[in-house]
This record gives sequence, structure tokens and C-alpha cells, in this order.
Amino acid sequence: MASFVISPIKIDISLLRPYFSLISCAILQNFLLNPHFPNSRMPTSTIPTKQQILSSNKEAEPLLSFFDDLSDEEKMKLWKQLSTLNLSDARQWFIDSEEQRAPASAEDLKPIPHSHHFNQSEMHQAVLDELWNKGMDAIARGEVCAIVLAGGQATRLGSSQPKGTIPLGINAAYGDSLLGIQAAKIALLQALAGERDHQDPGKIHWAVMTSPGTEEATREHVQKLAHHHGFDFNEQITIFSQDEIAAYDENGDFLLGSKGSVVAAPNGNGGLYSAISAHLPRLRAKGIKYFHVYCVDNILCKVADPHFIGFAIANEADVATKCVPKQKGELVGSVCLDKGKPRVVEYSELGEKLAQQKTSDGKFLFGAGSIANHFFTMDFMDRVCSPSSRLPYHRAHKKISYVDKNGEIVKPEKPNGIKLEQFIFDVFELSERFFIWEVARNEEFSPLKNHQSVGTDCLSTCQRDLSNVNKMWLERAGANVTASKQVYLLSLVSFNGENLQELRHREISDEAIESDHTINKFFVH
Ligand code: UD2
Repeated sequence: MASFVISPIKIDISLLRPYFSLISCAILQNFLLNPHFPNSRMPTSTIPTKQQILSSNKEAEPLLSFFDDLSDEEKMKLWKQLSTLNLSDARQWFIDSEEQRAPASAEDLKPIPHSHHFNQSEMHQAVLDELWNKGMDAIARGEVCAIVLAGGQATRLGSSQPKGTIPLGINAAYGDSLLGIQAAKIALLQALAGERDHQDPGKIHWAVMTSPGTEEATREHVQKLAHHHGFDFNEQITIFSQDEIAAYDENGDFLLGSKGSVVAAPNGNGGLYSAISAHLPRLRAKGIKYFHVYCVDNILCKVADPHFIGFAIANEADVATKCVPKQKGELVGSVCLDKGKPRVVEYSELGEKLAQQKTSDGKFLFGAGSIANHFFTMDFMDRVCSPSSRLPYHRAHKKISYVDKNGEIVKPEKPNGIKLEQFIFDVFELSERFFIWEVARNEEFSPLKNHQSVGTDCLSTCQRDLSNVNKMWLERAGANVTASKQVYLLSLVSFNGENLQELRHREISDEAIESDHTINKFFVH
């Protein structure tokens, strides 16, 4: 194994490999952007020549076929993009991804044992209350950071706007967006923590992972939300961007999306670990001990859920994950043990046979469906963000438009290329105390994935599911819901069905929601 010695410490070079790309990018960016950089042969204002680009990036050669046709501005843009893409490592990632995790094998996979799989609906209220209080205590002490994964490109939804910022047509929360609902839930939990007479209000830190394509619009939206809720944008919110990685044709060659740009995409939600690592020391210094990581697209997501956090703390989990019973053909990963270690086998990798396998009581054997909603301790995050841990890349075959040899744009009808992605749950195998927290699908999982025309996991199903949860809470609180339309509680009113006692024995009709001031203060109207 390659190593070098700086007396008296011996450093294993392979441990530093994942950082080489970051370091080389940083140096090159400095070189590009800082005219005073000592070794700079090229100030920013000077247009690069092909040779200059190739001297630091020889893999780029096929991508410079149309270089001479580009304007000066386009040349600079291409140069900058190439400096961030790290093409020589990307070549190796492509090769490695071929032999990454073989399709799951039946002998190696086992369900997570019952001792580590808890079902919320089977727990006594007293125990749930205890867990809630534990989670709230952590929030009150300012130990909780909610991380939203908002770097995806929303290709299935087909929106040019980042998913988290799209208007939902509900107005349950300021901003009328998924991020808006999430911000309101954070504000509500903080207020609830503050109401507990023996505790300080505390703060939930909100970390937002974006990608180069979603960063600007997301930042602008989150700034407005923070201002509205009185969050200190600089102190309480961290916005950070994950890396992009070049896409490939089926042979592993890079593609031009236009004559002056390379096809690139965010490196998957597992890009979280490299992207957040630089922020961990600051978050630790703020007192953060626990992370709740969730997808931006789930309208029912209980952000920083005190039950879940309390459950994980009570069990001294370093990693815990929320699951729902998987439905036939559903596009969610299966949480299981692989050779004794926790793992999520992604829906694209489980295979038909294992996906269909049932237990004697008729349930899917690998039916613990991951809803991409995870708990990590700070110590665990520190461990997985260290140089010695490196996530594998998974291949996704996609239709990728590209510029051909003649400079024509080709829009393929079937998959013609490969995008590589890191998966957030590929660190689970490093967990020493791993737990599943099973929750009710109808209360916690309704993602916005697809265009409305698909009819599932789309805007109308999100609206319907939110309304159904709100009706259920009202009925649990003893209200009589007769409204014919969808019913939306304001997100700031209730996190989990609490605070609705005033509506006990009240009729929640369309008219009451519209015009009875003792009722309509709870609702969108
Ligand atoms: C994810 C899970 C799947 C299941 C499902 C539930 C992974 C790898 N798969 O699948 O097992 O739990 O969600 O909804 O977690 N994102 C980024 N950067 C990226 C790519 C995605 O931040 O480069 C975010 C994206 O914005 C979204 C989340 O990750 O919030 C999930 O991404 P997706 O919709 O691509 O994942 P999906 O539905 O294939």
C-alpha cells in the first residue's frame, strides 16, 4: 500500500484519496479566480487556450472539440466548470462503480431483528410521551440540527424550480412550499419547547443541502422563510452545496450538453457527507449532538420529530431510520441486514424475486421501506465524514441529451448514458447501534416526486394526504369534521395533532372554516 513518511508520523496516502479531488479543485479554483495566486500563470480576465486547459486537465480533450467556436465568456465558463469536475478521478469512479455492490443476494440478506425494529403504533402512550419529552429536551438544549436534502434535480417532476420552493396551492404555511411547511414546523417546535416552563426555548439548527442548480433559488426562498419566522439566518441556518459529477455515455466517456458545457449532475444525496464535513466543527461548537436528515419532498415529514429523536436517544442509537411497510412495486429502499450489517438495498437493486418474497404471515420479508428519514449522532457524522470513509457510486441509466461530433444536439428516446450517485444510507454499515422506527405511512409519508399526469406521488396526492392527516387529528381531538372540501390546518397550529382541544365537540363544516372566528383561526381558508 502506498505510503509516505513525515517524521515521526506515517501517513497512508490511500486514506487521503477522497480529499485529493477537493484539494486539487480548491487549488485550481484559487488559480482561476485569484489573480494574486502565487503560481498563477493566468489571471481571471485572460481567456484560456486549449493547451492551458489541457495542461491541468488532460481528460478534458474530447470536450474541447468546439472550443474554437466558443465566445470568450463561454470559454471561461467551460474552464471553470472543468476545474470543478475532477475528471481524472471521475474516470476511476466510473470503473469502480461497475463492481460496486453486486445485486443483493438472498443468503446474505436478513430483516432487521425485532429487538431493533420498533413500531410506533404498538407503543403505549406513556412511553411515547416519555420519548417526546426526551426529544423536546434535546431541542430545548439546542442539540438538534435538521438537515434537508434539497440538491436533487426533480427530473421526474419536470420542474425548473427547486422542488422545495414550488407553490403547493395550499397556503398552510408562509411561502406555500414544502420548505415553507418545514420552516413552520421548526418554528412551532421551538415555540412548544419554549412553553415548557422548566426549559429554555432552544433552537433547531436548519441545514439545507443544495446543489449548484438549486442553490440560488433555494437560498433566496429560505432567506424569506427565516425572516418571516424570526430565525437568525447567519446563526441558525446553514446552506451548503453538494458537488456535481460529470455524466457518462455507456462507454464511460464524458458528454457535452452544449458546445461549451459538460453534462453534469449532483452526486446523489450521499454527497451530504463530503458537503457538510467542513461545517461539522462549527455545528459541534454550537452544541449540536443529533441530526435529523430528511428529503425535501415529503409533505408529511415531521421535521426534527421529537418522538423519533427521543427514541434514538433513549436507545443510544448512533443511527436510526424511519420506515413504513413497503407496498408492492414501491420505489423505496428496503432496510435490512447484509452479512450482519445494516444496509438499505435500493429499490433499483433488490431484484424482483427478493422484493416479492413473503413471510409466513403474508408480509414482505424485505418490507421495511425506507422513507429517507434518518437520525445520526454528531459522533457518527464525524466518523463518516472522515477521510478514511468513502461512499461507493451507484449507476443510474438515464436518457441524457448531448452534443454529437457534428455539434448537433441529440435527444435520445431511451437510456443512452450513466449518471453516478452516492446514496445517503450507504454509511449505515458503519453503525454500531442501528434502529428502525416504523411509522404510519398515512401520517408521515407522501412525497412529491412526479408530474401531476402520473397520478401518484404528485401534487394532488400530497394535498389529499395532508388534508387526510389533518382530518384525522381533528377527529382524534373530538371534532366532528363535516367539511366537503379538503381541510388544511395551518402548519403553525399543530405538529402532531396537539393543541386542538378547543375544537372538541365542534362541527368543522365548510362554513365554519370560512366564517366562524373561533374555528377559522386554526385553518387555511
Ligand atoms: C429516495 C431513497 C429511497 C426512498 C425514497 C423515498 C435514496 C438514495 N433513495 O429515493 O430509498 O427512501 O427517497 O422518498 O435516498 N437529493 C439531493 N441530492 C441529489 C439527489 C437527491 O439532495 O444529488 C435529495 C432530493 O432533493 C430529495 C432526496 O434526496 O429530497 C431523495 O432524492 P430522490 O427523489 O432522487 O430519491 P428517490 O425517490 O429515488
